[in-house]
Amino acid sequence: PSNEPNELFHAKTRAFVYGMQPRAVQGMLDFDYICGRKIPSVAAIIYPFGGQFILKQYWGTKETLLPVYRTVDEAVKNHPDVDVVVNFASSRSAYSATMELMDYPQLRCIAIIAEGVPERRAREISEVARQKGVTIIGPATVGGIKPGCFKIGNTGGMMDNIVSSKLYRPGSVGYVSKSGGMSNELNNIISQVTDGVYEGIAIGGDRYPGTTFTDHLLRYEADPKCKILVMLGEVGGVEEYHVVEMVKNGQIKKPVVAWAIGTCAGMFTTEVQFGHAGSFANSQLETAAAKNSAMREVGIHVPNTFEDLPEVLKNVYDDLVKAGKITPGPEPEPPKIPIDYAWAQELGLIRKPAAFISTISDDRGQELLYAGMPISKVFEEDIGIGGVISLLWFRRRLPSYATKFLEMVLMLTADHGPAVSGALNTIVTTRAGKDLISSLVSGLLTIGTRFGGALDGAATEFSNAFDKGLSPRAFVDTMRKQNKLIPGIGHKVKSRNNPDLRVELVKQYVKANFPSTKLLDYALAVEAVTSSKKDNLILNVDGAIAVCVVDLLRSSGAFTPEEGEEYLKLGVLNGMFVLGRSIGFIGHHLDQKRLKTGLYRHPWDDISYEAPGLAGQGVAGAMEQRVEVDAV
Ligand code: Q5B
Repeated sequence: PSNEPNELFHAKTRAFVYGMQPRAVQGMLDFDYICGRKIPSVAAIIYPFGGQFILKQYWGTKETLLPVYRTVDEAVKNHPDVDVVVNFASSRSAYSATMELMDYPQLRCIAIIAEGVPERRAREISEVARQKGVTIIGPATVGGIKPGCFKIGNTGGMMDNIVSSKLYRPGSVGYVSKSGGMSNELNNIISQVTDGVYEGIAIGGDRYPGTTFTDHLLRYEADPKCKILVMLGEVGGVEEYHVVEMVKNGQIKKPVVAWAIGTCAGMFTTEVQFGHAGSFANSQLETAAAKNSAMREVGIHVPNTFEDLPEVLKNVYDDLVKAGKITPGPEPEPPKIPIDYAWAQELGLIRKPAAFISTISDDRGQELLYAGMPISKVFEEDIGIGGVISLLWFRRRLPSYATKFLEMVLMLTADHGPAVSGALNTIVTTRAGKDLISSLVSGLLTIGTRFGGALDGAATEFSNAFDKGLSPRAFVDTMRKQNKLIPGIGHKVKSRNNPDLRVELVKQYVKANFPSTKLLDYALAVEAVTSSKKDNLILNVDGAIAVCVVDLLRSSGAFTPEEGEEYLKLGVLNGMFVLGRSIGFIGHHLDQKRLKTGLYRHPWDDISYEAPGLAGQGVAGAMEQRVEVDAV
C-alpha cells in the first residue's frame, strides 16, 4: 500500500490483472524490469473461466510463473500486498467484475480497460467507488503510467517507445488526458522538452469516467515531486471548467499547461462527434475553442494550437529550472530492453542456423502447402492420393498416368490376406491386447527383403544388370554364383501355373501407359529364365512394381537421371509397399478387435522341440518330462 494518500502507484505497487491478457502482462513486467523494480508489479492473474493454474512470462531475460486464480477471493487471500487491479473484463462483464472487486477494501485502485460499458453502469461504478474510496481509472481507457513505478496494461505502447520517451525513470510533469493514443503523444512531447513524465493518466473518452481531470490534477498538486501539470482536454463536457475554477480559487497553484482538442469543429457547419463518446459539444460552452479561452483567462498556459504545446511547455519548464524549483537529475543510462526472440526475428535483428530443414510442406501461412501447392488447390485440381504422394515424396507434380500408377500400387499392395508374415504378426499383436499403432507397427516391422521389402533390392539389381548389358541368363548366373537370391523373383504360393493377377494388372497398365517399359521387359526376360527352372520363380509383385517405377523415373521426363538414381537409393520403392500394406494391417487389427478374438498361443504340436534332452521325444515325451519336473 502507498505511503502517500495522493499516490496511486509507487515502486512497490502490486497488482492483479483480471482476465487472461498475457501480452499486456508481459508489457507490464518488461516495464518493471527496465525501471529496475526488484519484484514484478503483477502479483497474479484472476481468470474466472480458466483451468490454468500458472501463467509463464518473462522477467527480464529469465522466466517467471504467475499464479492464476479463478476467484477474486482466493487471489486477495493469497496476496494481501496487492491494492491495484487492471481489469480487462469484457464490456459485458466489466460492471459485475468491478463491483465484486470493490467488495475487497484492500483494492484501492481499479483501472477498467473496456470499451462500451453502458453509461448507466459506468455511473453506478463511479458512485460506489466514491462511497468506498476506490479510485477508478476508465472505463474505455488504456490506463496510465508512472515512470519508474507502474504501468497499467498496454499503456505506453511498445518497449522501444517507452524507452524513447524515457518512461523508465520519473520526471517532473504529471499529465492527464482523455485519450490513450494522445497520452503516447504527450509522453513523447514531455520527454523532449522537460525532464520527463512524473505520472500520466488517460481517464477514457466516455461521458462518465470513473475519475476526472480534477481528481488526478489534485493528486499531482498535492504531490511535491510533481512540478508541472499538463491537461489534454477535448470538445464535449464541462470538466475543463472545473479545472479553471480550481485554478481561480487557488486549489491548483502549480503551473498548468493545457489544451482542449477539437478546435477544428468550428470549421464545420454542423456539430461534430469525434471518436470518443463524450467528445460532442452540446452547447457553445462545450466547444474546444470556448474551453481554451476560459483556461487562458485564468492563467493556464494554453498554446495557440496543439502544435505549439511543446514550446509552451518548454518555456514553463525552463522557467522552473531557472527559478530553482526543478533540478534536473543525472540522466541514467537507458536500460537494455529484453526483446522477444520472435519479434527480433521479425525485425530482422537476429539470425540463427536452423536445426532442421524441410523442403516438402509448410504449415506456417494461412494455408497448408504441399511442395508449394496450397491444400485448396490439391482438391480443386483433384490430384488424388497419387498426386499428393508425387508432391510430398518427389516434390513435383507427376503426369496423371504416373499418379494413377502410384494409386494402383497402393491399391494392389493394400492386402494379401491374413496368412502373409506381416498380417499374421499384426493379428497376433492385436490378440495380445495391443492398440492399433502397436499392432500396425508390429506388422510393418516384419517387412523385409523376403517379404514385401524386396522392391529396393529388385530395382537396384535389375537396373544394374540391365545397364551393364548383362543378358537375362548371365544376370541369373551371376547372382547364383554370388549365392544371392534375385530380389523380386519368387513367391511362396504364386507360380507360372497360378499367376499373381496383381502382377498381370501392373504389366497391362504399364504397357498401355508408360512411355518406356525397358526394365519391365528385361525383368520379364529374367522371369522366363528363372521360372523355367522352377515354377514359382516368377516376377513377383515387389519385383514388378520396382522395375516399373524405375521405368517411370527414367522415362517420364519428370526426373533427371541423377534424381531418378537418388530416389532409388533413398528407398522410395519400399515406401510404396509400406504405405499400401498399412491399409491392410490396420484392417486386420480392426477385424480382430471387431471379432473380439482372444490371446493367440501357438499349438505345441506345430513346433518341433529340439532342445537337448527332449530331442526326438515328440510332444507326448516332452509333456511327460514336464509333469515329472513339476512333481519334483
Ligand atoms: N530361389 C519369395 O521362396 C521367396 C529365388 C531363387 C533365385 C530367387 C523367395 C525369395 C526374393 C525375395 C522376394 C518378395 C522367399 C516376395 C512378397 C509380397 C507378398 C507375399 C505373399 C504379399 C519364396 C527354392 C529354390 C531354391 C532357391 C531358389 C528362390 N527364390 N533363386 N532367385 N529370388 N525371393 N520377396 O518359395 O536350388 O532348391 O536351393 O526370397 O522377392 O513378399 O503373398 O506371401 O503380397 O504379401 O520359399 O506377395 O523366392 O523358395 O527359398 O525355398 O527356394 O528356389 O535358391 O533353389 P520359397 P525357397 P534350390 S513377394
